[in-house]
Amino acid sequence: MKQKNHLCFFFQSTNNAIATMPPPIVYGMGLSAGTRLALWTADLCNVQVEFKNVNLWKKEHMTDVFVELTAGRHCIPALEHDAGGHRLRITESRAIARYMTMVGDGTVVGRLNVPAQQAVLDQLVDYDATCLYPRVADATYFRLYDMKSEPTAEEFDKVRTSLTFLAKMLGAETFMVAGRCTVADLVLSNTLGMLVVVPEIDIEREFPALWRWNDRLKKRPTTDSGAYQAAKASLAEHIAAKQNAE
Ligand SMILES: N[C@@H](CCC(=O)N[C@@H](CS)C(=O)NCC(=O)O)C(=O)O
Repeated sequence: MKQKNHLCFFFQSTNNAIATMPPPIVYGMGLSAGTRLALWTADLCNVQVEFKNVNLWKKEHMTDVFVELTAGRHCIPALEHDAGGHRLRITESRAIARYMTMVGDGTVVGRLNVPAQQAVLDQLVDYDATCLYPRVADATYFRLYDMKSEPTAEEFDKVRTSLTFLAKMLGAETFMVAGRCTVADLVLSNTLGMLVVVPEIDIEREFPALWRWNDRLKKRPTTDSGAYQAAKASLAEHIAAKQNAE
C-alpha cells in the first residue's frame, strides 16, 4: 500500500511548481458505481480527498445546499474543489475521475500525447457512458437496487456483446490503451464490477484475458483513504443483505 500525505496533496502545475491545495471533496454513497469510480481513481492517483456521504434513500441529495452545488442536478457523485484560483463544482463520475488523474501523481493517465491513442482512450470512456454502463445497468439494477426489472437472457447477451468488444480492444495487452494504466481501464473495470450479481455471465471462463486484466487492476496497490474501502464494503454488505432476505 502506498503512503498517503494526510495533510494535503500536491498539484503539478503547468510551470512544474508544486503547490499545496486543499483536498477535493467527493459527495456520494458507496452503493453508487460513480462514487466508487471517483474514490478508486483518487486512491490510485494518491489524491487525498474528503468524502461526504450523501444518502439517496434519505433524500440527502435533495437538500437546497446539494441541489445548488450540483447546479440543480442533485446527482451523485459530485465534486467540489477550490484550487489554483478556480472554483470547481461538477457531477459526472467519469469527468471527476479524469480530474483526479490531472491533479494526481500520474499513476493513472488521463491524457496521452499521441492523438491516435487519446482517441482510443476517449472512445472507451464514451463507450462506457453510452453503451456498456446502460447494458450493465439493465442486467444488474433489479438485483442491486430493485430498479428496472428482472434481467432477461437478451440483456445478458448484450453485455456479452460489450465484453466481446472490450476483449478485442484489449487483445493480449496488459492495459486497454498505449500499454499504460489509463482512466479508461478504471472506468470500464468499475462498471464491470457491478456484474458481481450476474452469475449467468462467467467472465473468467468466457473472457479469460478480460478477466485477468480486471483482476490485475483490482489488485493494484492504492493509497487508502478509507472512503473507497468503506464504499466497497457497503456494496458487499448491501448485496449480502439482499441475498439473505430472499
Ligand atoms: N452519469 C452519471 C450518473 C449519475 C447518476 O445516475 N447518479 C444517480 C445515483 S447512481 C443519482 O444521483 N440519482 C439521484 C438523482 O438523480 O436525483 C455519473 O456517472 O456521474
